[in-house]
Amino acid sequence: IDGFANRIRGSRGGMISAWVGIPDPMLVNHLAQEAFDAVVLDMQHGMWDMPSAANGIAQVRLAGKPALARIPVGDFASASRLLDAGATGIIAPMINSADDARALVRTTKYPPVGERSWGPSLALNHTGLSGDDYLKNANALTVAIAMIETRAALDAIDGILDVTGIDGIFIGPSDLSIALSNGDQVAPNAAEIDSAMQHAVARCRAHGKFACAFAADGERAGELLKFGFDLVIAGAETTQLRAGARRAINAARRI
Ligand code: 3PY
Ligand code: MG
Repeated sequence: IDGFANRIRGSRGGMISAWVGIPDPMLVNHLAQEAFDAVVLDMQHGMWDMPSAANGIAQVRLAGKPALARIPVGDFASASRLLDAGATGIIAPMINSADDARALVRTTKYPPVGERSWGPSLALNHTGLSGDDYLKNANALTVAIAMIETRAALDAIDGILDVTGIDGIFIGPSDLSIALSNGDQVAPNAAEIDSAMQHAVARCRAHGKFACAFAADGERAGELLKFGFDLVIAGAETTQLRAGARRAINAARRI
């Protein structure tokens, strides 16, 4: 689990993460049994609160996988609390400037990189590290990920990637498509989004940082892996649950 940060920093494609909004620790434990490389707990549009997220993180780790958490917009204080609870990475939505990126780093990295405050309670239990060893290694063992999902963020991508302590980016194709169409449409699979995504992957390569992205299903996730993304989502748990239910009903009706 604690090698994940090094693996994604050195990875060139191929990682797939689960994505969960329903705030149930047992649900994420079940999903983590599948061949996912990580599980994301979505606190922006999903319904996790801090206690349920701490329990969810524990259940993901119990299943032998790293847990990442997406915080609500601008909720950087929650970022360090989630790391304290044992999250391996923080995904921060709507990072639109180098200043936004620095605000994320401030609460997710210990000095001298940032100003993360001390209190890793559950993270010490999960990692088995002493306080001293956790302090020395936490910046390397965890990842701070900036979501790129607006026109401003695309324009500022080099400045964001230049911020020390930002480990990688995560493209939100739905918000990006709303932004690029001036509010006209949600079209995460549009050609314009494909080129923005390929551009973002190239900029990450140039800066030696990793690139992640959301895909609504496995087929789209496969396309994004071909673009060179280091980690992709292959649909949210609600989509996977309902697709599985639909498949079972259709199979039964065919007999
Ligand atoms: C987006 O597509 O905007 C996201 O934030 C992914 O969930
Ligand atoms: Mg979004």
